[in-house]
Amino acid sequence: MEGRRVLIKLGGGLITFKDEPCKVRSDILTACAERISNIVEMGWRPIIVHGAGGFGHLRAKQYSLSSGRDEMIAGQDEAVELVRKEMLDLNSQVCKALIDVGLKVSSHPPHTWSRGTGQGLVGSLQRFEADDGVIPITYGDVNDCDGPEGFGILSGDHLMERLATIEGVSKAIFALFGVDGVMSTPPDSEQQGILLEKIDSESDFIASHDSKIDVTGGITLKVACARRMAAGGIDVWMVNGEYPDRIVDSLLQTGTIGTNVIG
Ligand code: IP8
Repeated sequence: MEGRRVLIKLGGGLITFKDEPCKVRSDILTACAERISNIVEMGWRPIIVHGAGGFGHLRAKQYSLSSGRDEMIAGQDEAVELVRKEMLDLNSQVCKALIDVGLKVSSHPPHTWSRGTGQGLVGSLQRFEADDGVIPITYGDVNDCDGPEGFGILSGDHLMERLATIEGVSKAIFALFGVDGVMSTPPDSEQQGILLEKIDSESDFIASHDSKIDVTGGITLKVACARRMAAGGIDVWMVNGEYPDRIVDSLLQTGTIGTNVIG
C-alpha cells in the first residue's frame, strides 16, 4: 500500500489520568482515534506509540523499577509483572478505540520483541515495516535488560526515536496533555512562558519534570529524542492532544499550533 509513514505518540498523561491508577480518558482517546482515522484517509500510514501515565509510572515509581533490580526492595518481580499486565490492559483499550473507528491494528508489547532501555534498546523493527494497511501499536514498557539490573523502564519516547529509523518515516507527532507544545518556561513557573513555535538544537527552554510521578524523562527526554529525530531528517511536532485536530493539522503544509522541532 502506497503512502507516507508517520509516527504518533499518544502521551500517557493525555490518554490516562496520570495521578490516578489505571483510568483512561476515554473521550480524549476516542477523539484521537477519530483523527488517526482521518490521517489514514489522507494517505498516511501511522505507527502508534503510547505512554503509560497512571498505568505505569505510579507503580514503577513505588518499586523503583527504572533503576533495575535492587535486592533491598521487596516485591519488585511481582511489580514488574503487574506493570506489564496493566500496560497490556491500557494497550488493549488503545487498540479497541482504533478498531471502533474502523481501523485494523496489531499490538507489539516491547517486552515480547525487544530488550534493554533508552538508546540501548535492542530488537528487530521488521514487524513495524509491513505494508498491509494494519496499524502497528507499541508502548512504553518494563523491558528485560542484560546485566545485574535485570529489567528497566523503556519510554515510548525512546521507541519513537528508534522507530524513526524505519524507511519511509518522514513525520513524527508527540501529542501532549495540558500544554500547547514546548514552552519557554515550565507551566508551573511564576513567569509567563510563551509557546516556542520552532526549536532546534540551539534553542533554550527551561524544562519541568514531574519527578513525583514520572519515572522517565518528561518533556526533557521528549525534546532530546525529538532533536535527534529531527537531526536525522524527520519533521517533528509537539502538539496539545486535547485539541486532536492539531494532530491532523501538523501533517498539513499549513502547520498548526504547536512546536516544530527542526534539525
Ligand atoms: O510514558 C513509560 O513510558 P512513557 C513506561 O512513554 C512505564 O515514558 C511502564 C512506566
